[in-house]
Amino acid sequence: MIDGTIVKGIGGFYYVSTENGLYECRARGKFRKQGIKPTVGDKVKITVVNENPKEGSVDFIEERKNILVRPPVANIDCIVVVVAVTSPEPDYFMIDKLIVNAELKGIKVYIAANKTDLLSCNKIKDIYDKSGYKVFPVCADTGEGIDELKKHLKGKITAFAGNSGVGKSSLLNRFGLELETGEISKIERGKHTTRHVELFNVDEDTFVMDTPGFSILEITECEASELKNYFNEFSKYQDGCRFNGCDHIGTKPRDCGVAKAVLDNEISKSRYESYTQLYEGLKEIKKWEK
Ligand SMILES: Nc1nc2c(ncn2[C@@H]2O[C@H](COP(=O)(O)OP(=O)(O)OP(=O)(O)O)[C@@H](O)[C@H]2O)c(=O)[nH]1
Ligand SMILES: [Mg+2]
Ligand SMILES: [Zn+2]
Repeated sequence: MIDGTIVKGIGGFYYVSTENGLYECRARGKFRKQGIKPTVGDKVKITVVNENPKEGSVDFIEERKNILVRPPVANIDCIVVVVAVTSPEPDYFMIDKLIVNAELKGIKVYIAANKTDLLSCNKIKDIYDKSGYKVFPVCADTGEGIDELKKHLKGKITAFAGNSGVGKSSLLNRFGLELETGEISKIERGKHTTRHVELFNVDEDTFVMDTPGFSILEITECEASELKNYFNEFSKYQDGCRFNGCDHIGTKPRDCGVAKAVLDNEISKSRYESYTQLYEGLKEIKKWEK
């Protein structure tokens, strides 16, 4: 048996990337009986059935570190949240939603501030440096910063996420992929083309994926009162809160360490605004459930 990673699944076939190349595999019947569906990102062991063409069977699926539903993918180590410095303008709420979702799943977060040929990324850097997330200034057009980002993705499975038009596909093309970019991808979306989830092997044990039109976004598995735990930078100010279990919502700086840190510009205002908006949203869900 050899080790591999499922990079694509189509019509009952699973494509498994191994050190000996890519094998087209069927999954053993036992998985269906166990109610396990082989998923892109799964670390597997395969038996080679044929070498030319390369065919095999998936015999064993390792326990998953995590699994996302939309897109359906397992074992994501890292999310690169792609933000354009301009055109389109940064959507901070969207960025923070992506970050919270990654934190909920224990996924490492990097931020790629793209299109630095158009504008400096100082504002994005300022907000996220303070929050403890590494910001990579990059430019898909000139290639600036790509190597530095690549270095940090070595050995990981990484999903590139972010609003339409920020340059996810353009950046991935700098990794050697050949994805459609710009208007073409918009036309395709209009046609409701089915998009399959696919990992691309760009280096040893290193995989990347694009997430066009997917929302790794809907935060439902979190109580409003737990949300603060996924805004990492809040924790060190909680000692300044007057009440135990303070949610830092509607609080005065003199009663709340987080509110004070926002006032003192130690916590970014936009992060706190995202927090408030997400918190209200989660409360709203709760109401409907009752
Ligand atoms: N000036 C400039 N334009 C860029 C840069 N990167 C991407 N673009 C342009 O931005 C547009 C959108 O890029 P895409 O790579 O298609 O964006 P995307 O995030 O994949 O968008 P969707 O697939 O719709 O989600 C294209 O017209 C690119 O040419 C950059 O670094 N600088
Ligand atoms: Mg794209
Ligand atoms: Zn507080």
